[in-house]
This record gives sequence, structure tokens and C-alpha cells, in this order.
Amino acid sequence: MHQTFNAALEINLLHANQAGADHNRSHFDEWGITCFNVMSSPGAGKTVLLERSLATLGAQFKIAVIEGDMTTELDADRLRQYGVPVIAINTGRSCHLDSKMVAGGIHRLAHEYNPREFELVIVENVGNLVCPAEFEVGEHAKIALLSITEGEDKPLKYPIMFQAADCLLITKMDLAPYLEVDINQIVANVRQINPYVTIIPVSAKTGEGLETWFEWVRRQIHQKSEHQLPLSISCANQ
Ligand SMILES: Nc1nc2c(ncn2[C@@H]2O[C@H](COP(=O)(O)OP(=O)(O)OP(=O)(O)O)[C@@H](O)[C@H]2O)c(=O)[nH]1
Ligand SMILES: [Zn+2]
Ligand SMILES: [Zn+2]
Repeated sequence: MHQTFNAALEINLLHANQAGADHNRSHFDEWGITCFNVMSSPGAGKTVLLERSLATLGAQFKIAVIEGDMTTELDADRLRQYGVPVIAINTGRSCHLDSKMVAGGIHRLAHEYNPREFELVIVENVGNLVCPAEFEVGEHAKIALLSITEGEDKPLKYPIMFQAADCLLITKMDLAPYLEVDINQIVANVRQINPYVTIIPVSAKTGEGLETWFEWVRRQIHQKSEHQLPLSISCANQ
């Protein structure tokens, strides 16, 4: 009985979340914004990657960040130094952002700025390899990071994140000489879960792979603007 109740509750939660995610995506589509959901275990390098990305892509695109953290604004403060709007969302006890929390961020963005000026919104999710992948927030692409310090087996042990990812960044490549880690095995394990995902090995420290990542981002933004449909949605919370 207990198990049935829990399963039903989870389905309802995910269903409600999906409706909220669709609502958020309608906003992004109406405003001509591409949205990424950046996810990984704690400390895989999401914020450093965003710092490097803002430093380069910030000159080319108008970018805003929605920054999810359980209790602090430490990451948000790091990214504010790049002169882009950073909307911080504290999740409290929750280990992931849900679509309702991100809706709050989107409505703040729309209230404080002209959202049509933006081309890219990057959501940095809470560091957690499991739950963020289950809760869509209205993104057009899911970016997963796996640092080489985490071990080759993680794609097999935590498949949901790797199944959901559109792009996987294997991070901290500069540490490879100091670890007994087989990058080819990481790639093979990811491919077993998700044969078509784009995989880019990077190091935010040396810059390895970053240009390939920037190119992938540019392509997503350009593809989105080519397929733009005129939309008009109504929203009570705006
Ligand atoms: N050697 C090396 N260290 C890195 C690299 N990228 C990030 N780090 C380090 O890894 C640690 C965590 O990086 P963050 O960017 O804060 O990781 P995060 O995923 O944003 O962490 P949470 O938001 O807490 O989940 C920091 O000490 C970074 O300096 C890299 O490419 N090479
Ligand atoms: Zn971070
Ligand atoms: Zn809305």
C-alpha cells in the first residue's frame, strides 16, 4: 500500500512539474531565448564553466543566469562579477530546482529587464547527480557535467542524468595525468546509456575543449532563432 501511494504521489508531482516546465518554455519561446539546464554532482565544475562561458560568450550574446543553491548566494556572487543578471534561488531543503522555482526566477527577469533582449538563459541547478534530471524546468537543452575525479562507473550507476543529457562535458581534464582514470571507458559507459549525446572533454583550468563547447552553444542559439515561431502566452504571475 505504502509503495502504491508513494508511486502515485511521485507521478502527480512530476506531472505538475511538467506543466510548469511547459509554461516556462513558452515564455522562453515567446521571448526568443534559448535555455540550458546545467547539472552535475556537487563540485564537478558548473560555476567555473559558467564563469569561462560568460567571459567569452557574454561579448557575443545577451545572457542571464538563474542560479540554484540550497542556502547560499556564493555562486551567484561569483557570476555577478561578469556583469550579467544573476537571479539566485535558494531551494532550502530541496536537492534540485523545480519548474515552479524557476518560474519565479523567470518572472523576476521579466519584471526587472526586457526579456526579449536576452538570447540565452543558463540555469545552474543544485549539485546533485540524481533528482535534477527528473524535474524539467523549461529548458531547451540539458547539459550534464561529469568530472574525471568521479570515476568511470558513474554513468552506469546514475543513468537518468546521462540518459537525459543533450551535451555531456567531461570536466577537469587537466587532472588526467594524476589519476588512474580511463577517459575512453567513461565515454563508452555514457554511450551505452545515451548513444547520441554530444560529449566534450574540457578543462576550465587549461582551456582544453572550451572552444568546442562555445561552438556547441552558439549552434544551439542559432538553430533556435532559425526555428522561431511567433507565440503569445498569457500568464497570471508576470
Ligand atoms: N583542476 C581543475 N579544477 C577545476 C576545474 N573546474 C573546476 N574546478 C575546481 O573544482 C571545484 C568546484 O568547482 P565549481 O565550479 O564550484 O563546481 P560546481 O559544480 O559549481 O559546484 P556546486 O555548485 O557546489 O555543485 C573548484 O575548486 C574549482 O576550482 C578544472 O577544469 N580543473
Ligand atoms: Zn556551482
Ligand atoms: Zn509565467
